[in-house]
Amino acid sequence: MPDYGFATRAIHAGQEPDPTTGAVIVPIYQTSTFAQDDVGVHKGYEYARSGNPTRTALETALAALDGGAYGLAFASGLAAETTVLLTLLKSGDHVVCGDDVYGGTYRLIKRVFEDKGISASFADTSDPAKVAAAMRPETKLLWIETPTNPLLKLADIAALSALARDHGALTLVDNTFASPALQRPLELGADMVLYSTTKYHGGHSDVVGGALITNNLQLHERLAYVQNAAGGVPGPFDCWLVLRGIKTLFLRMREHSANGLAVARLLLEHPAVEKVFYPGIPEHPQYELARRQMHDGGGMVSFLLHGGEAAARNVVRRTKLFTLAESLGGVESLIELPAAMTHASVAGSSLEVPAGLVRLSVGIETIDDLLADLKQALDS
Ligand code: P1T
Repeated sequence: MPDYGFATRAIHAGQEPDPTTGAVIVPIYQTSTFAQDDVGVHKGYEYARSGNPTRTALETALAALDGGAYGLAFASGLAAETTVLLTLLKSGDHVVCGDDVYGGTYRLIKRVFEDKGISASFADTSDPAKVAAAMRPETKLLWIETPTNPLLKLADIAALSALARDHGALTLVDNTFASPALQRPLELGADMVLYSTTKYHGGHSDVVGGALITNNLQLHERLAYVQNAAGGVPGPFDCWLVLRGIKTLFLRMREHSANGLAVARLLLEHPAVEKVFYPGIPEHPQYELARRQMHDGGGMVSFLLHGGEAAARNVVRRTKLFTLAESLGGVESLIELPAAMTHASVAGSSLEVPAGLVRLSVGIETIDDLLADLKQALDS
C-alpha cells in the first residue's frame, strides 16, 4: 500500500473490504481446508496450517506496522521464538541473549535448546562492550529485548545490530514491551522483530499470539517453511482478535505512555519506594537512548520498595484496580511479582530478579483512579 502513516496502516493494511461480499471487516475464515478445482489448482489456499485468509490479513498488517516486508503470525510468542531457534540454530551453534528477558524465553533457550547442543551466553545488552565480549566465532544469533522484562533496561538496537553483523550473526529484537507504535527495530538495522501479540497488539487480554517480521526474503522463506513444518500457527478467530486490537494500537499506546509516566512520577515521590524503573523519566540511566530510539515511554513500570519482598507482597495484595495477574499490554492495569510469577524459571540463574520487585502493566483507565489505587496500597 502507499506510504501511509502508522494509524492508517493499522486500520487498512491487509484489511481491504472482502472481494466477494464487500464485508468491511476481514471475515473469520473458520475452515481447516479449501476446495481445489483440480489437483493443485486452487485459489491460493490448500490447508489452514499452511495458510488461512484471516491469518494472511494479520500477517500483512503486522509487517506493515513494523515497516517490514514480511510478517508471520504464530499461536503464541513462544511459538514464534521456537520457530526462530529451530530455523537458525543447529548443534554446535551459539546464541548471545540479553541477561534480563522474559522467564519463558530463558527457559526455552536454556532448558530446551541447550539440550540439543546449542549453547547460550546471557550478556548485559545495555552495554555493547559486554555483548562484544560474549560473541564467539560460532555465534549465529544475537537476541535482544528492549525495554527488557522486567527491569526495563534498554539496548542500542542500531549499535548492537551493526556489532552482530560484523560478527556474522543475525539480530532479533523482542519488541513486545514497546510495540511498533513506540519503536521499530527493522528501521534501526535489526534483521527480525518478534512479538508476543498477546500483549499490546491484542491489547484486551483475550488472546494469545506471536509474530515475526523481517525485510529479508530469504530469511522469511526459511522461517515460513518452519512455521508450516513445525505448525505453531494461530487459529482464524485468534488472528481476528489480534487484527481488531491492532486498529487501536496507536491510540492505546499514547494512553499507556501517558499513564505510565504519571505512575512512574507518583512512585518516584513516594517515601515507601526505593527505586523506579521506567524509560520515560530522566532518572532512567539510559533516558537519552530512550529519547533517540523510542517515541514514548510505554506502559510498563517496575519498582522496588524499602520494605523488600514482604512490603511488595502487601502492595500486590492491596491494589484493587491493578489486578494481580501475569501478562501485560491489556487495557486494564495489572500488577505482579516477577520473581515468584513470570520469572520463576530464572530463579538461581544469573538472570534472577529481586524477590521484592513489583511490575506494573499500566492500563488506560482514568489516571486519577490508578494513582489513588496505588497510593492507598503504598500508604497502608
Ligand atoms: O506468552 P507468549 O505469547 O508465548 O509470549 C512470550 C513472551 C515473549 N516475549 C516477551 C517480552 C514476553 O513478555 C512474553 C510473555 N510475557 C508474559 C506473559 C509476562 O507476563 O511477562
